[in-house]
Amino acid sequence: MEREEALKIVKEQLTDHRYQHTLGVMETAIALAKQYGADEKKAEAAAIFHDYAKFRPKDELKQIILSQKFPQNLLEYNSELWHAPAGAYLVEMEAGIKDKEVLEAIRYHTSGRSGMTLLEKVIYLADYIEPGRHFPGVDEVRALAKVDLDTALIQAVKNTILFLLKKNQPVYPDSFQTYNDLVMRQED
Ligand code: DGI
Ligand code: FE
Ligand code: FE
Repeated sequence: MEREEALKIVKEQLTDHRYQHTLGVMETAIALAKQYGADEKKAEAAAIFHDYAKFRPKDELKQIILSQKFPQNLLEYNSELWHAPAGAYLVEMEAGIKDKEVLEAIRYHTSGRSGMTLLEKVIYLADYIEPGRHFPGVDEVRALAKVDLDTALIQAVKNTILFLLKKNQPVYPDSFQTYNDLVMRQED
């Protein structure tokens, strides 16, 4: 699918603010893909569609997780986590995206997972550091992203977990696994 067509599909699903975020993630993901040798077209597609389901009713997202083979424990945790796996499903069904690597990058863009692919890392990080993001620690991660993908990713995952801990919010186990997996690989 061409970029313009994909953007048109996604624009209808999002608020203006979220669409601007999506454009930022797209530019950042393409740049990271170039830098670290990921497939640029797949990075573009995954970035464009990553928040496709962000504004779907919670009930709809919940039904998708119940009816598809997504981990059911997702439903015990913050509903913010649901748009990623449910989005991968909806993007396949409604936008006709069939590429498994693209769909998985969408699916894991919020929690990450143990054993992330290069494309998944690029999308997670692009989502975190796109130019429209302004929060404590983001500049440090932007600087790290210029140097080393995994180091930047660890910092982003760590910040996300710390942010949740500070708010006394539960942390989805896959987010801890993402962190552990990346850190243990770096020690090798
Ligand atoms: O959709 P975006 O806002 O662009 O970014 P995102 O898909 O990374 O979602 C971020 C939200 O998800 C944010 O409100 C924090 C929440 N989140 C991320 N990881 C976890 C989490 N919430 C819980 N409870 N547990 C997590 O591990
Ligand atoms: Fe998201
Ligand atoms: Fe996003």
